[in-house]
Amino acid sequence: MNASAVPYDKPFALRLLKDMLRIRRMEEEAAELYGAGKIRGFLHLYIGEEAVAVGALHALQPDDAIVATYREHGHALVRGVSMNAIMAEMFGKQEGCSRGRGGSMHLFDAATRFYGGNAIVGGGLPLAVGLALADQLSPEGISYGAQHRRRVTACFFGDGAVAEGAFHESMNLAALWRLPVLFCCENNLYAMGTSLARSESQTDLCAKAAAYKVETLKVDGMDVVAVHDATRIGIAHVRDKGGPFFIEFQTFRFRAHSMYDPELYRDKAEVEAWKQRGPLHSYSARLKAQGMLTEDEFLACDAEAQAEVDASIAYAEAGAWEPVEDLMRDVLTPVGGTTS
Ligand SMILES: Cc1ncc(C[n+]2csc(CCOP(=O)(O)OP(=O)(O)O)c2C)c(N)n1
Repeated sequence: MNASAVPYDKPFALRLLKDMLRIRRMEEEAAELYGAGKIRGFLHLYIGEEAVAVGALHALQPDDAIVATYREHGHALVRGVSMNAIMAEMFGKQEGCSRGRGGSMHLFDAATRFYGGNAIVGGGLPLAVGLALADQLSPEGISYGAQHRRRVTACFFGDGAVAEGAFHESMNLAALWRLPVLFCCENNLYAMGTSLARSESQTDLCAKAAAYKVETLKVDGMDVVAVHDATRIGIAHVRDKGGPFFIEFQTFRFRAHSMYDPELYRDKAEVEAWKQRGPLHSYSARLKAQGMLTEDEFLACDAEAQAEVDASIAYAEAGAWEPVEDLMRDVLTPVGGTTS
């Protein structure tokens, strides 16, 4: 997949740009808000990796399911969870998409089939396999509307997850039972402070999936067009042939693993080299080069994204803490009761 002309009409080309900007500006503000104590707990930023969520999610249909990790603000946003609900969730307010009970790592929205936000490394993989199994067993899952196509579950996870047993069990079952899962590995080369090469004897992640007879693709995850193309190929495979597909998106996070991380495990030069290939700047340069975007239009898109972020912060600020009387809501065992 080369980085030549952007093959979209202008509205779609700008949609991709705008969504990357929305993620970037939302997370830059989230980092500030964390410093100010407005957002607490854990906060993992996706900055640098935006092309993956944007390119991949725009290739999916609204009735496909998404499972993501704790680095999932962008996936939730592109999926259609409102920025207000995401920001309120990060603030811990009850207007948040998980009623403020989950925070940054546990964004969830069943209405858009966005099944988290999972804090456990590899934890989303068995969930995705289960969702796909449910789809395979249910009539809506196999043929939807007049289009008679399979619903797909797209599961995003990091390179660190391939070391987990859950990865191998999920890959095996999905292949064995021909389940409609699109495995989306966001290989940003580091799992916290541990580089892939330091923890894995086999660093070719596609080879791991191929060992389970899952078909694979490796793609430049800094290039939103390449991501979109690869995802469309993967989805077509899952829908038409049945069975899973695995894509390795080669990407990089520009910020620390989470908010506390002195980043002693990687060179500044390495980070700088990846920043030169930043998804926002490389994509907008391509659009400009082919006459699809002017600097003024870029600035207008950026201002629009920033205005949405500002409004979401005001919304979260004005939100309410869940009342104490609600504390036992969703606790299934009655107070003082026992489980049998
Ligand atoms: C089962 C499990 N083990 C360890 C952790 C602690 N932990 C949190 S994030 C992380 C690194 C995961 O890296 P990767 O899967 O590559 O995703 P990335 O953070 O790079 O997006 C670890 C080890 C955890 N959350 N879950």
